[in-house]
Amino acid sequence: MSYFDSVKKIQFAGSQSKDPLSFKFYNPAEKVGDLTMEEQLRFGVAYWHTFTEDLSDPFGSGTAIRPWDKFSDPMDKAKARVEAAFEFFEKLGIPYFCFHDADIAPEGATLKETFDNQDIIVDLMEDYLKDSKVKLLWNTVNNFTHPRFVHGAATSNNAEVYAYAAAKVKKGLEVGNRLGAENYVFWGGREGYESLLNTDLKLELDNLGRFFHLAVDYAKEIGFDAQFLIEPKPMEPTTHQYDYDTAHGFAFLQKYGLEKHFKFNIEANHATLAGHTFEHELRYARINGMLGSVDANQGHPHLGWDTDEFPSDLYATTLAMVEILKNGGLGKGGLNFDAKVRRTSFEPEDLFKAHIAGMDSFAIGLKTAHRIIEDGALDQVVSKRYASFESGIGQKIVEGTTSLKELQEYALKNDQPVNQSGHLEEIRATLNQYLVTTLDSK
Ligand code: XLS
Ligand code: CA
Ligand code: CA
Repeated sequence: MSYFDSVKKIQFAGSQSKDPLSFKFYNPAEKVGDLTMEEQLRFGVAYWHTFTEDLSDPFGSGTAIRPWDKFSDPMDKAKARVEAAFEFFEKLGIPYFCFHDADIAPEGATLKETFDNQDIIVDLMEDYLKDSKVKLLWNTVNNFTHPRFVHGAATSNNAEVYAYAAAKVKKGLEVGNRLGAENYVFWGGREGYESLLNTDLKLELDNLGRFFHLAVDYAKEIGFDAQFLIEPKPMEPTTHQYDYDTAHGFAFLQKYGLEKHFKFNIEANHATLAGHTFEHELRYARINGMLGSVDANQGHPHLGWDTDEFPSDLYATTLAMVEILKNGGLGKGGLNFDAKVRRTSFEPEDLFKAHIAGMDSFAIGLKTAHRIIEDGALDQVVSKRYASFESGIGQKIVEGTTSLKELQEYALKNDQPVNQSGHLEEIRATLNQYLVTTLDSK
């Protein structure tokens, strides 16, 4: 059975193509440097936004027209979603996908029934994966939507909820292991607080640390070698999420002795919610050896919430790809489109068009970033700017061979330091030049 009859396999048609169902810049087999675009970009589909999402918002009900909605029985619908998903992956030519437990199978009357429902769908997915080149980039569990998680999961005040959440994570690790997930994600969900007035901050953080250790131990026990990822977010749904941003998350991991077991999954929209740029979060993770994977989306500059839009901002994709290339790629990670079509883009074909837009935007970002790095365009600016640390007193500071006493003597002798311009406008103009020439090249 086909769910996307009107769509044929999406092909690369070049930058002049007028066909909305074609790639203009993403050419999977094309090499950028030593590797192909496909090898470097490792795109993934987010199951929840593409197959489970109905496009409702706080002011209006769902608008999405989805061919699998003709099935009313929740298990029939869940099976149809798997069939539709694999048709979508193949037609789009996308190598990865990601899901939460709750996206793929309906909740049962008991936890046991919920697990049984999942098993049926996981069996089906396992069959599809056998005959397909598609792989599972990561899975995770939804420990935030159901009312039982009203006070959080691993940071709930209720130990019974903690146990329930742990049971779901144990199952999630087993499912990931069966399906060969390359990573396993922990996004904070409701791990945070609404108000400190009724919160035992220390106990909640300690319990979260314990929870992660339990997961690390169990993955080891079952031989699940996925990379564990923390996905920072500063707020929403709670007023303060514990994994606020990468710097918070890294401090947390180090405090609880977990930094060897985790890396970060950086989401663009979460970065901007935290008051950072996307590239800030990527850079912070990268310089600490903690960049694992990316949730590729974008927020809206006028809306202060997590709008999860498909990426189309070429400055953002370029600067993100600079970080990713400097990281030597994402290893086991990928670029997961944790993005949903707008509520007004409700037709099934919009799902393809949105992914095409995102894939083309990152292809442009990759090509531009590659040239910027090859030419040392930004590196030269930076090394020139910090040249004072390469010799003399600067070199001594960097090597740790000076003292406050010596620095004071130096400053007294070399009074009135002279600074040089940072030339930021010139650098931005150079960035524009790189972008435009990428778009010009056929
Ligand atoms: C929500 C998060 C979530 C995670 C997976 O804001 O982005 O979707 O990526 O739980
Ligand atoms: Ca995300
Ligand atoms: Ca998000």
